[in-house]
Amino acid sequence: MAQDLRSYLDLVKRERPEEFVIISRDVDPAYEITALVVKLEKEARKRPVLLFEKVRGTSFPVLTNLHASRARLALALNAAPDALLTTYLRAMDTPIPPRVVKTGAVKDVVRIGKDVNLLELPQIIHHEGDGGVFLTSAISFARDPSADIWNCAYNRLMLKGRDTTSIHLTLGKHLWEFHRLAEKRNVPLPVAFVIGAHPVIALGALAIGSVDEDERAIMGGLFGEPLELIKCETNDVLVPAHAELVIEAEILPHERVPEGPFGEFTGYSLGERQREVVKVKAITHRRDAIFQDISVAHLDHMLLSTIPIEANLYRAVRAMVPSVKAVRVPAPFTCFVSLEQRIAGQAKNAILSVLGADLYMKRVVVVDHDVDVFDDRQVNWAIATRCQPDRDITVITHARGSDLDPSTKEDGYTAKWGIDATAKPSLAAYTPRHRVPPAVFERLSLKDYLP
Ligand SMILES: Cc1cc2nc3c(=O)[nH]c(=O)nc-3n(C[C@H](O)[C@H](O)[C@H](O)COP(=O)(O)O)c2cc1C
Ligand SMILES: [Mn+2]
Repeated sequence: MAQDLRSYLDLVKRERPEEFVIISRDVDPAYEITALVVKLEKEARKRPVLLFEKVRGTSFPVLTNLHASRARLALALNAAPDALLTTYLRAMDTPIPPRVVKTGAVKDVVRIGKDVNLLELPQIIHHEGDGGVFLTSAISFARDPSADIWNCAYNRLMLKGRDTTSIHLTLGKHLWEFHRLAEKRNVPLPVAFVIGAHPVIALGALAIGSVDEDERAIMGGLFGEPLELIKCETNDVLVPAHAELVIEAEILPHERVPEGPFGEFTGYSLGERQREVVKVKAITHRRDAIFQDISVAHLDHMLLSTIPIEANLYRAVRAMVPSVKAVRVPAPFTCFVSLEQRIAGQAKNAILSVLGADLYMKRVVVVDHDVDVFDDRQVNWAIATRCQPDRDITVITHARGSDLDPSTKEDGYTAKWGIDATAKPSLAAYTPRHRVPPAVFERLSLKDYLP
């Protein structure tokens, strides 16, 4: 499979031409790009890939909304839309290590040291109240300073000058851990950020699992061949050779700057925080590089991150309860699980599995297999009719969760809860659901009764 963004865009143009929209009218990078994404989604019920050819203040075209449809993500994985979960799980089970190559288009243009100027990139401001320009589609590539363990993740960057940004490292996540290890040795952490990547690279970067699991090999598993990597100019970090643009940098030890406010994926605008500092050493890019943007908290962001999270949670619950039927992440920090409970206690075990498998998860609802977790009304019905709160709610205090949850007293230090909404003592022994007799249902035909 071709590993570059352009080949995928060509595929979208060919297979789903109505979903690729070029905007040639000039736009203001302050709010207008996000506003158009939101207006299209809300007013026109459309979520095409958008390519802005003329963005004021920059020569880079801006691509956004790339991941805002499950069908498009499925196309990127060469999978049926209802096979996203199984395709992703297979890649997690059969990772393919990356391969280093000597040449790649990401090196068409190389700017090092004094030639670095982040202000030449599109200066996009997303939401009212944002503290400034944020790069929201940057995928980090970095190595554990104490071991040969590699990590990828999305980490937003707030522009602070020609060669400086701040970075949001979720407390307790893998890149945060690498940075803490480097900081203990008083050395900077080398890192590279990829902007403009094939959706496989985006989905692979978001894989949740042990720090020992290499996201680059999951990308390989999704591509069905090794991810092609090339060495950075100014450090030993390896980056996708066919990316649009790469920012080579280091995260400094012991330095913090104000970051934010920023409109977060939670739907809230969170205030300023002290966060880590990134010094940029080089920018390399394709000759006519496309700059990618993601409107945080909108479909482009939410659909992209949900698939890897659900795959990991499904894997975790199934390790404990083999009869799990479905897992869904319907809202921030929330997971619904349906399972066929064969013996008492399995619902509670599923709650513990979810909370143990993902830092962000804070609320878990477990229902029986007759409830469709993709239908919020059914889940609410199960909570209302199969659950006694004094018996069926589990609260875990003083755990670590998302540092972006505005309800926590101290960023990310949180309680978590599980709701066992399965029938007790068992579904088979529970008051039956009512229904019309199936024979009558089958026998009647609507057309015999309606005009
Ligand atoms: C568009 C987008 C932006 C994100 N921004 C950040 C961010 O700024 N900081 C962060 O820690 N995680 C961010 N995330 C989530 C992480 O990428 C995700 O939790 C990832 O799995 C973390 O990697 P790790 O599990 O290897 O630590 C973002 C995700 C998406 C899809
Ligand atoms: Mn990781």
